[in-house]
Amino acid sequence: MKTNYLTLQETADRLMSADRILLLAHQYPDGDAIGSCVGLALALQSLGKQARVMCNDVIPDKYSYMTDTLRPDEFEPGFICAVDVADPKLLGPAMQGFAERVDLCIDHHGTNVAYAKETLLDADCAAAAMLIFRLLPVMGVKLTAPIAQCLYTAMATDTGCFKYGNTSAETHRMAADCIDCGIPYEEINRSMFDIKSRARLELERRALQDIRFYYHNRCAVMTITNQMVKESGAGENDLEGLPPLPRQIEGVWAGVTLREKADGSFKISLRTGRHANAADICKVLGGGGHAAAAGCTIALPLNEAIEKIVAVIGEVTPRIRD
Ligand SMILES: [Mn+2]
Repeated sequence: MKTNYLTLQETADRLMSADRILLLAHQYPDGDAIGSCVGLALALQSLGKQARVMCNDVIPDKYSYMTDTLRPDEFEPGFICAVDVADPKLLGPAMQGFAERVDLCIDHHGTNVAYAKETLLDADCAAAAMLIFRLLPVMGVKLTAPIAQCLYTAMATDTGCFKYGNTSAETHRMAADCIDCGIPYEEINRSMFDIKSRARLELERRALQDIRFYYHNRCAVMTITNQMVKESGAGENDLEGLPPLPRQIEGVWAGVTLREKADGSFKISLRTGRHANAADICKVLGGGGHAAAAGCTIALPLNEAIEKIVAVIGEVTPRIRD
C-alpha cells in the first residue's frame, strides 16, 4: 500500500476544499477516536461544511456529551477521512465498504499501514486529537468549548489522564488551552477514569483473583472470559480500560490482558514499561500498537494462548528472564 504523506498546511488545504466530509472512527471507539472525530467535525461545521462521524459500533453513553453537540448532517460523502485508524481492518465489518475509499487519514500510530490516498501522521503525538488541535489555527477555526471538551477528552484518555510517557509539554499546553475555554474537566476526568459500575467492579474482582505471574513476577497475565463477563453482569461498556490493571502491580514490566472473543479466540492487550516494548512483542504475533501499549489476537485455547504470549514476551525481552 502507498500513501502520500501531507504537511499540516496541505492537510488543512484538503479539508478546506472538501465538503460533505465523512469522518470515520475505529471500531470499539475510545475517547481519542470519538473526541478527535467529533472535534474535527465541529470545526468543519463551524466553517459551514457538512460533516458527520460514523463508527462500526454504537458510541457508549459516557461519550454522549461530545456527540450531542454535533449537528446531525445526512449526506452522500464527498470526502472520506479516517481519524486515529492505523489499519482499514480496524474500521470494523460494517465500515469495510469505505476501507478502500479513504481520501485522508489523520493518525498518530507509528504502525499506520499507509492505506489512505493521503496521510497526516505524527507518531510523536500522544493522541490523534493533538493533530486536530494543530489543524484548527491553520484552518482558521477558533477553539470553542464544545471542540475543546472533545480534544481534551481525547488527550486525557490516550495519555491515561496525562500520566503515560507519551504525554509531552505540548500535550499539557493544549490541555491548558482547552481548560481556558471553560470545559468541565473535573467531571470529564471523573467519568473517564474514576467511575465504575458495580458489575465492572465484580468483573475486576474475578479477573484479579486468577491473575498469573511469570518471569520473577515481572509479567502479569489477567484473563477475562465470556463466562466471567456473564456472571458479573457486565455490559460492553464495562469492559473498557481493563488492560492497564496488570501493569499497576509493583515490579511488573509486562501486563497482559486476554479477552475471550465470541469465536473463542483471545484479544491480547499488552502494557509495558521502559524495560519492554509492547509494539515489538505484538508484532511477532501479527498485531501492533505503541511502545507502551499494543495488541494482537491469538486463536488458541486459553492455556496455550497464555503460553504463547508469555513465550514471545521472553523472546523479545530476554532480560525479563534474568
Ligand atoms: Mn489514539
